[in-house]
Amino acid sequence: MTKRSRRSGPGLLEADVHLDVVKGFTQRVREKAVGQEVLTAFAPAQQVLKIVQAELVGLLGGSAATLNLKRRPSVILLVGLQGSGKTTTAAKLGLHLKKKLGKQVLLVPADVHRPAATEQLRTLGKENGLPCFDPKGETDAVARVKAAIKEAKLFGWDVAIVDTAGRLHVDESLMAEVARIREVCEPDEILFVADAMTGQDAALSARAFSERSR
Ligand SMILES: Nc1nc2c(ncn2[C@@H]2O[C@H](COP(=O)(O)OP(=O)(O)OP(=O)(O)O)[C@@H](O)[C@H]2O)c(=O)[nH]1
Ligand SMILES: [Mg+2]
Repeated sequence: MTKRSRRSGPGLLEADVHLDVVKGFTQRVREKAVGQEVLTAFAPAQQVLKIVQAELVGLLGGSAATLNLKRRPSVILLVGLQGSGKTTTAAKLGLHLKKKLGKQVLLVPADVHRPAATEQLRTLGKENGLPCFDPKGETDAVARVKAAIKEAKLFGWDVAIVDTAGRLHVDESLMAEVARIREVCEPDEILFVADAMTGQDAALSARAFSERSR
């Protein structure tokens, strides 16, 4: 997910890409560009740009992955660090699935740690015509999710999007909580939401979340 641009100096975007990735990238571009026959239809600079673009796309994963939404309800669990954009993504994704795929989406607020977190998701849901499951008086995140999935099954919702509290992968009790949430909702997809400017630390953090969510 992209957001906010963090600048390390006037007009300078911070570069935080692993050196091995950069080296491999430049090597592949060089191999493809050097010695290539110059097509008359293109200027040499255009040909180089085309190679660079193809390599960048390949570096970012090549083909687009689709969400597994075969079950009813399909459950999407959003996890990540504080302030990375999980709650906003829950609403954006919900709206996307509703508009593009005609899915009936239930938003599930499971952040019981930050005051007004549920209110934030409910407001975003209301603005986008997405209902929010909020069992009054239930303050335990795991119990809230359990109840939401029960409700989604009972009333035939297509997709339940579970918005969890932000946490650091070194916070043992919060990581144990997210593992319990995963157990009770058996997600079809677990999405790690990261700020696009996180840099190399995103890989470490995503791996730690992945290990606790298996
Ligand atoms: N520019 C921009 N801002 C975003 C984007 N996504 C979220 N934000 C903003 O970033 C801030 C944090 O977003 P949230 O969706 O509340 O993040 P969160 O991960 O749910 O935060 P916690 O629940 O506190 O961990 C809010 O001010 C959002 O409006 C985005 O894609 N672009
Ligand atoms: Mg949130």
